[in-house]
Amino acid sequence: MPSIIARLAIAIATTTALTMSSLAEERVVNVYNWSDYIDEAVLEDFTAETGIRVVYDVFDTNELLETKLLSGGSGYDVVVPSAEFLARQIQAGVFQPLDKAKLPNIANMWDKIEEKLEPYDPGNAYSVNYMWGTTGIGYNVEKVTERLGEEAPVDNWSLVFDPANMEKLADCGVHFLDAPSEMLPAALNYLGLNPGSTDQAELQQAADLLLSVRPHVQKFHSSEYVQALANGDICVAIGFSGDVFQSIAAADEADNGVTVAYSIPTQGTQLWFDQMAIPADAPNVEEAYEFLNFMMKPEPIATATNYVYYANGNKASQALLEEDLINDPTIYPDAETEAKLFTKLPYDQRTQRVVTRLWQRVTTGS
Ligand code: N2P
Repeated sequence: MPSIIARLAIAIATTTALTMSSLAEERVVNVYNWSDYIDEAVLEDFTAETGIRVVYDVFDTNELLETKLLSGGSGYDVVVPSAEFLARQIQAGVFQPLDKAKLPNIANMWDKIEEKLEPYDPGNAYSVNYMWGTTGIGYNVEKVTERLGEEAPVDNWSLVFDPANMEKLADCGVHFLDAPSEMLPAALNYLGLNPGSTDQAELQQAADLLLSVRPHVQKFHSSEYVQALANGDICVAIGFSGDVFQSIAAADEADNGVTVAYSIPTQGTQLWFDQMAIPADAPNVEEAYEFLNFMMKPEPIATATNYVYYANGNKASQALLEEDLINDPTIYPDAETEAKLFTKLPYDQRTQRVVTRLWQRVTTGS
């Protein structure tokens, strides 16, 4: 019979061993992604397959994500900046280069999108595509027709950038994205100027245009419009493609008499790419690789696309997409639509300062 001391020692040893093994087993990945950008079932499947728990946080502007990344120690293992922002974050040393040997599912990716990413992340050395899309106009069909007639320019930037139209829409609510990197290029494009212009006078012209319609903008916000459009609280939003499609689906499902539609303005609009990357100081690097590799399997990313209505950069997933989604040229653009789309490179530091100052003026109206 062991002494009481010996028994106590055994008990302590057993408890310690148990605690240590459960600690060792608890694998976690901290993911920071855009809002309205995943089907939760995908995260559950990932945990079921790998045993890794996902701590999932969301943001709705690149600026918010960038602030966290540049101050360091964000605690995130996987983040999803747009390519334009990723490019300068790579320069700032924010990410670790990807070890492709740990990402065999990269073979499923779509060369067409990888090529488009070359200017931002040469050789796709630091990132893999999550999803991509366009920035366009979401609108309430009935309310806009009521105010601007059957001929309402719903597929033209003049709907939101011509003060005469905006004056008539103001009472039913218009939201603009709180994103200078989206709104200034759109305004420049409408003015017939280069959307990527870094010319101070031209950027000033774009800001002046935005200021001219600002009195009729209810809010600058980059995600509230999804619900607001769906329940009829607003009638127009400059928004991201899939987000507006989610409004369309939500209104449809609610059967609330609201009909929402999405348009890519005839003048053209921005095509953007959101990229998964691993911060240099990520606490759970192996788990981050497993997450990226899982998201590059055809099934999870197809499930996500079918749920959020954004196109993805995974070629193998296309056979698993809903027919009406892959055949919709405003989601997977056809040649004619593609010809109207432009991409944007990051601003240099000096231009970024000008843009930040102009945006401050646009949003505060001062
Ligand atoms: C998802 C928005 C992602 C688009 N809600 C921004 N690039």
